[in-house]
Amino acid sequence: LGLEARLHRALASEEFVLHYQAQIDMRDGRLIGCEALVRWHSATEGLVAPDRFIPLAEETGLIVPLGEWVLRQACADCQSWRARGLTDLTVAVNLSGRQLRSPDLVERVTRVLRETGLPAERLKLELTESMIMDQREQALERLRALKALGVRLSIDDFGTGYSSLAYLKRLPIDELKIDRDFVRDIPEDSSDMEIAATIIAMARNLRLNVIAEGVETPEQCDFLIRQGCTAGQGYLFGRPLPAEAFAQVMRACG
Ligand code: G
Ligand code: G
Ligand code: MN
Ligand code: NA
Repeated sequence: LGLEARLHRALASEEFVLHYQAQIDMRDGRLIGCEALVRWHSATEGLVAPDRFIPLAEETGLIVPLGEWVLRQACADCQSWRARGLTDLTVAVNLSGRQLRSPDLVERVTRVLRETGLPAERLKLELTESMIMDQREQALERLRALKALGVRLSIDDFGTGYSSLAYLKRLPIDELKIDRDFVRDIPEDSSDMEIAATIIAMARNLRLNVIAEGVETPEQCDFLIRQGCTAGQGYLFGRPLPAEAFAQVMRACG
C-alpha cells in the first residue's frame, strides 16, 4: 500500500495521536498553554513525525479531515483539563493552507467549539505568513470571521516569510511566534539576536503578543526576556508529550 492509502486508513482506524508541548511564562515558569502536535502511531513503523506525512496530506486534501480531527481532539483535551481546574490554559492548533482555503473552515471551527464546549478564547490557531500571503484577500476575510468567533490567531514561524508590515497591520492577529531558526544560535549569532530583538520590538509596536519557539538554553531564555519576550516554548521547558503524560506534568506544576 502507498503512503497516501495508508494515511487514509490511519485516519479511519484512529492511528493519529496528539502530543502537547508547554508554552510558559519564562519569567516564572507558569504554564500558559500548549501546542498540539500530531503524530502518526503506525502499526508497522511506530511513531511517525508530521514532517513525513503532513506535506502529502496537504497535497492530497487529506489534511482537511485530519486537521478537523486534530482540532476536535485538541479542543476536547483542553476542555477536559479545564474541568480539572486548569481553566486559564490555551491550546494552540496548527492550520494548514488547505484548511484556510476551505470555504467551510469557520463553520467547522464553530461546530467543534460547540461540540467540545471549549470557550473560543481558549483556542489559538497557528497560521504561517506564507499561507496567508498565498491567498491574501480571501485569507483576510476568513481570519476576520475566525476572530469574530473569539478565537486567537498566531503567526507561526514568524520571520521566515515575507509579509510586509503594512499588510501585517491589517491582519486581525493576536500573536507573533518567533521561528526557532532565530533562537537556535543565540547567543553565538549576533544577527539572529538582532532579528529576534527586532521581531519583539515590532510585536510591541503593533500591540501583539510574542512567543519564542525552540528555546533550549537558559542564555536564550534570559536574552529573550531582556528584549521583552516573556512567553516561550522549547525543550528547556518540556518536549512534546502524549496527552496523559502532559496532564501529569501540569498536575505536578500545580
Ligand atoms: O512536532 P514537530 O516539531 O515534529 O512538527 C513538525 C511540523 O509539523 C511543524 O512545522 C508543525 O507545525 C507541523 N505540524 C504538527 N502538527 C500539525 C498539525 O496538526 N497540523 C498541521 N498542519 N501541521 C502540524
Ligand atoms: O508548528 P511548528 O513549526 O512551530 O512546530 C514546532 C516544532 O518544533 C515541533 O515539531 C516541535 O517538536 C519542535 N520543537 C519544539 N521545541 C523545540 C526545541 O526546543 N528545539 C527543537 N530543535 N525543536 C523544537
Ligand atoms: Mn506551530
Ligand atoms: Na514554527
